[in-house]
Amino acid sequence: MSECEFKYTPNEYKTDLKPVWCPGCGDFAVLNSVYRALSDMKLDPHDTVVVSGIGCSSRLPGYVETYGFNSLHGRALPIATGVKLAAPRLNVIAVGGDGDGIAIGGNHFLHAARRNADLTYIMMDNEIYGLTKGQAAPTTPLGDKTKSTTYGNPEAAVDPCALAISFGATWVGRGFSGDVKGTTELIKRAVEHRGFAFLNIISPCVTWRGDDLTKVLRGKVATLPHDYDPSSRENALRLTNEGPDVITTGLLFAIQHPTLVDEMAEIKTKAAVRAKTRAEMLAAFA
Ligand SMILES: Cc1ncc(C[n+]2csc(CCOP(=O)(O)OP(=O)(O)O)c2C)c(N)n1
Ligand code: SF4
Repeated sequence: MSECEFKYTPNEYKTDLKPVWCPGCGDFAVLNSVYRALSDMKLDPHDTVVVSGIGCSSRLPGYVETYGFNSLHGRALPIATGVKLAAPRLNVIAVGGDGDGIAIGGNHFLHAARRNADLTYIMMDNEIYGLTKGQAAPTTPLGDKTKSTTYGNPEAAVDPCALAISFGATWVGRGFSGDVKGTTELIKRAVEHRGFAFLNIISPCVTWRGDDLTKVLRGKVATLPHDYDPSSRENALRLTNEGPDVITTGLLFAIQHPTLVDEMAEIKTKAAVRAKTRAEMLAAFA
């Protein structure tokens, strides 16, 4: 489709690939939210890049009619950071699973957040390794039986939003795949944010976590009070690790802080003023 024919409808952001997720997987709803958010914001496909790692959820870039990269397990964030630094005008959205982002990719999560890299990072959190058939992830609740924890998970789960806030993310939200309208709004706000925006979307794996999970989770979803102040780190942290019976959704935390692109631009300006010729640089080692 030529650029002038593009009408920015959600359908136009669909590729010819049909998602191969299991029927009932929460990732379908997350994908729908992505289509709607891109459409509402009228983001040009040629100005937008969706980058993922490996996992069921990491298939998402293949279904979105923008630039995309289904990369290596756990490596969505360094690649997305590189894309943003090389071409700051692009809207860069990293996506993937909780295993991808917190297990193998945990180190990148820490550094992308503390650098305030100008990215949107959507984690589709199903509390399990879906693609590799149901092993426990860092988000699997303590005591849960999985393919790799036959006698119950001996490790306490981590809360991705608590991690993101502690790492230095400047925007942190939580959504539920069963609420497409709510997650669409959160994706839009995350993309609008200047800096590292982390959105954890609870997205049930019906195959390895039970097919009644979506219903159970829906009963736990709570929304933020109307007078909630997201500029307070303490407020936000209070809403993490809430226990097994409540999942508070919405924008938990948002502050403004210079971004990685801002910092690099400043460094480039300073370096240009004091730029030395190649001969001068080589002379320093003579
Ligand atoms: C370096 C490397 N280690 C391990 C794997 C195997 N592997 C592929 S996906 C995955 C975990 C998937 O879980 P998650 O990231 O939570 O995504 P989901 O499938 O649940 O959406 C693992 C361990 C791999 N592909 N590459
Ligand atoms: S295995 Fe789980 S996460 Fe993967 S597609 Fe199926 S339901 Fe979704």
